[in-house]
Amino acid sequence: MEEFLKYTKQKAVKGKASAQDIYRILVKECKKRMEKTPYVEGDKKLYYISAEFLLGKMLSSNLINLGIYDEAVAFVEKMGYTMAEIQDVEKEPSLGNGGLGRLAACFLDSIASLNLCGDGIGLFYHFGLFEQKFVNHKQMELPNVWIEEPSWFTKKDTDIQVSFPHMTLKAVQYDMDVIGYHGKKNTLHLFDVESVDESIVKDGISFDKTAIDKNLTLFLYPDDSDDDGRLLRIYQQYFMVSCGAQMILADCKKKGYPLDKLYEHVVIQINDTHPTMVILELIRLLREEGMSLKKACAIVEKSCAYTNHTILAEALETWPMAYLKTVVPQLVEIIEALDLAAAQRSDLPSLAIIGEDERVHMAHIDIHFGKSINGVAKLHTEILKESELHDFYNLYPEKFNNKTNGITFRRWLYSCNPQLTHQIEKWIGKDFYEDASKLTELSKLKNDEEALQTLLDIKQIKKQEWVEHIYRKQGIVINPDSIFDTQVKRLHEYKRQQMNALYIIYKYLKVKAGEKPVRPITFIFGAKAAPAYTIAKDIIHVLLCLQDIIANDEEVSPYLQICFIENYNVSEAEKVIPASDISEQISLASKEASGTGNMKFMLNGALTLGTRDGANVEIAQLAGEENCTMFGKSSDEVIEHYAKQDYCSKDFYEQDELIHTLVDFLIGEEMTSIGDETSLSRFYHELLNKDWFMTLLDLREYIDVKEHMLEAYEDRHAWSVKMLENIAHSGFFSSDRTIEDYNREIWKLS
Ligand code: 9GP
Repeated sequence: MEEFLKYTKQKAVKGKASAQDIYRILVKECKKRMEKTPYVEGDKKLYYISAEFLLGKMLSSNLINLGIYDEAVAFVEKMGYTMAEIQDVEKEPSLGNGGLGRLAACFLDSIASLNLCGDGIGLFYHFGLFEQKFVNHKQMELPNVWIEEPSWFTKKDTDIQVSFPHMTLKAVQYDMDVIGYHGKKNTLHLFDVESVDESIVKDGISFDKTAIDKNLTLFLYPDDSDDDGRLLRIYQQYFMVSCGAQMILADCKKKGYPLDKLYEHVVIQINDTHPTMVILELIRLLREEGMSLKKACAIVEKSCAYTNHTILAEALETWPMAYLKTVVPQLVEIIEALDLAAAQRSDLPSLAIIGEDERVHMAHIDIHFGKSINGVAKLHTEILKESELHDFYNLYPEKFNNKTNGITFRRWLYSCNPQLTHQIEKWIGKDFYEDASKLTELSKLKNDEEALQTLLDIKQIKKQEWVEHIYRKQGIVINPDSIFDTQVKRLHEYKRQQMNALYIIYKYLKVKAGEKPVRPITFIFGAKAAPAYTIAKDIIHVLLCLQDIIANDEEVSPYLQICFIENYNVSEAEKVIPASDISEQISLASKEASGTGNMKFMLNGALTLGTRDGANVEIAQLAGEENCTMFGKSSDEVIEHYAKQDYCSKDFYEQDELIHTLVDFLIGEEMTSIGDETSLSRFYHELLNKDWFMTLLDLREYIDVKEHMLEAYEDRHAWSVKMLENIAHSGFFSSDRTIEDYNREIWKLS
């Protein structure tokens, strides 16, 4: 690394190199090497189309995959910095919302690392998902300015254009090299519109939603609570898939592949329903090439595969036909033809593409006209097969399959927890870097007192690091000897952050009544609420009010503390997850398709406190039930409650005195004296009269098991054995394993 050394001589002597200088040097060095890295080649190529790619900062990840991380750390330290300080200089691309987008980013890393030929396709959002600020105990949204120089993206020449009824938009293409671990590279292609205009954003994140030429690539998931917002989302989706489809066909033509054999050279993975129109657009483009509709459909059906990431109605998109006629009239004829073709395969109304309400069911297009549909955890796939998509399963049993999610260990262990990584290497050697299943060898240390103590020591180091970080970032002083109980994820009622809030109220009242916990507890939250999701914002308000009430209460603050991480993102996750003791995964059973945060916590030695939902089920099976705390009603019971419509939160409130007291606290004197009464009372009434995600159903059991878990923490030896067993059995959740599964069963790349 002569470049580093040359620089060291020039600057270190003078002591002038800033963190920015060093960051630039490292990016330059990476890019030089990335340029020289050959592309993964193959006769068949995967295109992973996704509205989100939640990349996180790329410096450490690229250094690791290029094989120069240790050298770079030595250089950085010689210059008087830590790698974390240099990595902090980079702005995190804000191109995703949560697990869906982070999964896409992990997948890109694993696809390249497994030497599979596969590119990503998405949109280049200038302000991405909003930046979150807390003002008066409330979430405020600001544009997230992330585009900067030096950038990992390079502008590419393209002549792609996308036509809408009253305008044709010129595309601008930004490519990013995706380097495989000690391997070759693929590309992430993100498309922008040439006419985009950042200056139309005013007053937070407001802008003219009808100025499509200017606004199309400003924000990820713009507010769709009105018609203009919904139309804008269709414009975005079509622009994304049209750019992608045009690029894919151009690639094929360039390589001389006959388009009627497209499926032999191309496989397109559709990530949730946002990119579903790629099926329609490909059919349209193939017809322009002179192919019959029937043939085009058959070819596209063999080329596309769909991943379902949720059973929540809100994410299973249906668009009114009238909207599609406005935005993409060129696809309407194809939609109608597919609707007829689908009706010939099954006359069940539940399987129709155009519903009786004249809405187009995007997932139905994927299932009828794609070759595969997969869920993202065993339980989730079972629910799809047995209830949500049961009729489809009867029609196409061979299309359904499961691909349990995974995470890239290169970011979620090696990069974010070098201390643990190095220690694991000392214990079991280097093989686990390439093969995560080797981590099981750690189990042999379960009687090794010294090793177990080392595990606890490393956790303490990570806690101390996070305490310092959060003090620098938010000025909050946290006790590093407290138990870190962490719930970080998107804010949604089904994830039940509100159940955790009610537990905290329980604990607060206990301390007020003189029952102090043996050891202080820090409740850590991180979550963004969708700007138009009022109740989710109310829940943030409740938590921020509680944070202050506790902090200002001299009796309680030595024992309890809430820390709500502002603008939670990948970089924050990389810091807080290795520091956490308890991983809160408390969604209402059946509602969390998989979860991937749960895997990151497990890998870093936090113990799961979870419901039997999503991948929690597999975590408990692998780590052992005795090494996790599982609770709550099962998915079968929950599904039955929905079917019978017999859950009534008010019954729980009226029949259980404790629950009554906890819920009433929300609108009591302490809360209303600092909070917004409208918001608090709206949430209170929501809990009492609706509680669609059954918070009160599991609350009692949640309180009980959480109390036990906190007590169990005091047996440090037993706790450390559980930590070890969790880490040892986390190998299954490597996204390398997930991608091998996708490739073996769906993509079939060489
Ligand atoms: O909610 C799911 C989450 O459970 C899953 O882990 C993730 C990746 O598969 O996808 C999330 N789904 C969405 O964000 C929207 O469907």
